[in-house]
Amino acid sequence: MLHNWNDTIIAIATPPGIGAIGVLRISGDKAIAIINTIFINKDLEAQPSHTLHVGILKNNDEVIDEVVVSLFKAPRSYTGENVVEISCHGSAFIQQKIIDVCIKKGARLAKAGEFTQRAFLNGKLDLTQAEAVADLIASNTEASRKTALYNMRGGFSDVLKQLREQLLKFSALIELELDFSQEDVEFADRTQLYHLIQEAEEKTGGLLRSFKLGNVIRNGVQVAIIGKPNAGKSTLLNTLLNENRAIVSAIAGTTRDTIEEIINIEGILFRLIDTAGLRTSDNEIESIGVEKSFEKMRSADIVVYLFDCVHQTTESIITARQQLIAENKSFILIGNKLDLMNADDVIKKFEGIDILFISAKEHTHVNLLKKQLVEKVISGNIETENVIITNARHYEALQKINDALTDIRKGLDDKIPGDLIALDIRRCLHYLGEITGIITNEDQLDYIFSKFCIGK
Ligand SMILES: Nc1nc2c(ncn2[C@@H]2O[C@H](COP(=O)(O)OP(=O)(O)OP(=O)(O)O)[C@@H](O)[C@H]2O)c(=O)[nH]1
Ligand SMILES: [Mg+2]
Repeated sequence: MLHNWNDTIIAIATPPGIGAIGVLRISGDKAIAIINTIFINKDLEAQPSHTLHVGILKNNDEVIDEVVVSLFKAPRSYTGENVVEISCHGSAFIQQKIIDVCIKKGARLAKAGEFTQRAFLNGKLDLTQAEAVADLIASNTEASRKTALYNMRGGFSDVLKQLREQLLKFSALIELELDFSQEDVEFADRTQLYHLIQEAEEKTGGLLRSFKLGNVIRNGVQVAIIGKPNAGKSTLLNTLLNENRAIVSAIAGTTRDTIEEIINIEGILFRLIDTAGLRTSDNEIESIGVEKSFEKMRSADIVVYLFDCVHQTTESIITARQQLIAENKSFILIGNKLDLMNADDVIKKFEGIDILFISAKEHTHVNLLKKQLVEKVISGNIETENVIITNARHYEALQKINDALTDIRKGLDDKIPGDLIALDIRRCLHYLGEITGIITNEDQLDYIFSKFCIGK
């Protein structure tokens, strides 16, 4: 994609459709001059930055709309260029008309993400912050909003900066030694070097581990509800959703296909999957359904194994539990239909097995199940100021950094020459630069920003 960064660009910043107001954004050298030619009431170029002006926009003699204009003069704007935001009445027709006039006066339509890309190129944001802007716009839960906002404000960048400083310190020590290589001296204290690398490795390791949680925050957690026919799986799905989504009946084998629905518990998205009851069946459709249940169980992040605590034996639960452990799954065992049994009897029957007893039908202890689901995901606290990686691009680069750090540590162990270690250090710094955008190529930037919406 070819860009001309000297163009003045314009786009609608508010979503399509009718609203009370619509906001247009124009950025570039000529932004204020262009609007000044159609804004009647004042000379905008003579006004100070960060001011609002009410007035009329005119195309030749025709009044287009009454608007409020906000002025941001370079470099004190989102893009770092002259920016004007026009709040007009929210008709798509009016907005289009203003855009047409501005194009006639020399602006061009902005490409997706071009405002933020300019902000990045003008040093207003680094790449991780720019990417967090897109995440923030797309955020749909408390947790995704929080992580995106934290990263937009530089949370992740700060950690990377610390990492970079550590590496630079390390590299300075090594390079010094190289300068005196003839003399065969070791300026760089090996223990100190080792310590620095270990610290950096720990930091990247922590960031890498956080990606699992980051992924969950961004894409939701897959929860498969599995169990025998009639255990009450569909009833549980309906209870969690608070609506009659799935058909419930006393006939075993009611659910044939999987049903997926999303719920938000304490700011985390859970993708609940109701499945066909597990049993061997002569019915072809049901058999396909059962096969699908196994697939969902394998791909799920968490398995909720539901059983009827009246009809299922203790032995069968122990077996099911062993199978789940063998599958290496995060799971919760749920004994359903508590309303049909005396609580003491239930506990005695399944003594020694970690089970949560509920009544899906009567909504008993369903809140405890929700709590357990959340705990399974965060097993700690999302509030913590720890940086959480949510972006696959960052994850890949961090993996390469981590590999390089491991190589350095091994190199120190094996006492390889300093110049080889210096190479690995440069490799680390290169990938770090790729994350923050110090080192990039145009295609990569275009790809990243093309995922933004127009007007951002
Ligand atoms: N008493 C009682 N009955 C329940 C409870 N949960 C479900 N049931 C009943 O058990 C029967 C089966 O419920 P479903 O939710 O259809 O069970 P399922 O596990 O989805 O069954 P399949 O789709 O056939 O695999 C229905 O008659 C429900 O009303 C409960 O907590 N208490
Ligand atoms: Mg069902």
